[in-house]
Amino acid sequence: MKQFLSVHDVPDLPGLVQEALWLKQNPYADENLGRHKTLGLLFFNASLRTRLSTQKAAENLGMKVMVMNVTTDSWGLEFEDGAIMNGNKAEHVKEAAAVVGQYCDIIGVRSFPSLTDREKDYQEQVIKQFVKYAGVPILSLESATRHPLQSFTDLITIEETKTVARPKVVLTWAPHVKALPQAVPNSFAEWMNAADVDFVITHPEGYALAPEFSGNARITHNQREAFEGADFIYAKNWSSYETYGQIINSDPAWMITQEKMGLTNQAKFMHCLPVRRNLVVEDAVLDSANSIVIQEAGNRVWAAQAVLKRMLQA
Ligand code: SN0
Repeated sequence: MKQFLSVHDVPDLPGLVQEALWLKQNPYADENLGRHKTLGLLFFNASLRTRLSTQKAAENLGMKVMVMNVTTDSWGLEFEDGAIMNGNKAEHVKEAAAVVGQYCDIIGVRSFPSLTDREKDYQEQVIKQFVKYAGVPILSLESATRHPLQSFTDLITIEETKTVARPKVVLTWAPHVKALPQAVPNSFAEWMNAADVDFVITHPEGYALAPEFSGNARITHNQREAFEGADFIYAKNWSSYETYGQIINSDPAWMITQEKMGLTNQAKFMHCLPVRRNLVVEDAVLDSANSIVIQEAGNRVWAAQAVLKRMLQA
């Protein structure tokens, strides 16, 4: 694999899922593969799971890891072509990416969207400029429109916990106080559409995802109907794509409750985390035996390790 920006970079999805589950059983089988190789992890935004799980995955493969919080620890970066740099941006991404590429064999980048300029966000300006100028393979640690390591993790977690061959998987919007990116739901939809599952999306009016991501999923504004017979409930808030970046509804009736979980086929509850208790989902659901959010977060290591392994082998 030459890069990992989306599911489209994966040539053999079932094979990669099996690889991740195999690595979970054999974490040190490739401990020399990454010898003398360096992974750079650049964060323009906060991280807990992505940062620690990707670092651990790389170390399991014998790699060295350098981590930088770019926004606080480095120079302000300019991304506009032809910019007259007389403001507060000290360095252009053309140099910054190329320089980090001198020190690293693979570079991971996390950068959230502006949520103000839809066209620019959906063009993926930041991560694409790293691809263009770094000169080494790029790994997405969540970009403006996607979070592929999370979605891959979600797929392997569904694969290892499902009780029927082709489970019903429901992505449900949930309320929040902040305008959040569409990256997690976009990416989850993209991966579920590529997998062998019965996939349903439910959200209030005005929260439709970009059609390129929702694809052929069944979409309903009736959350209770969506929950009926579900094997997995995947909750996530996102801001509007249509009325870009806005919160147009924060109806608490969309919170995930035990009562609603009762409509499902004893569904497992999933969330990428961090999750706000009793806003997105009530305590009773998160604290129930059906919540697999911790197992899901644990699997971030094996997803990252399978991807890094393929990138090292490329
Ligand atoms: C991010 C998001 O994309 O929704 C990261 C998820 C992996 N989530 C948040 O920014 C949550 C922030 C909050 O204040 O709850």
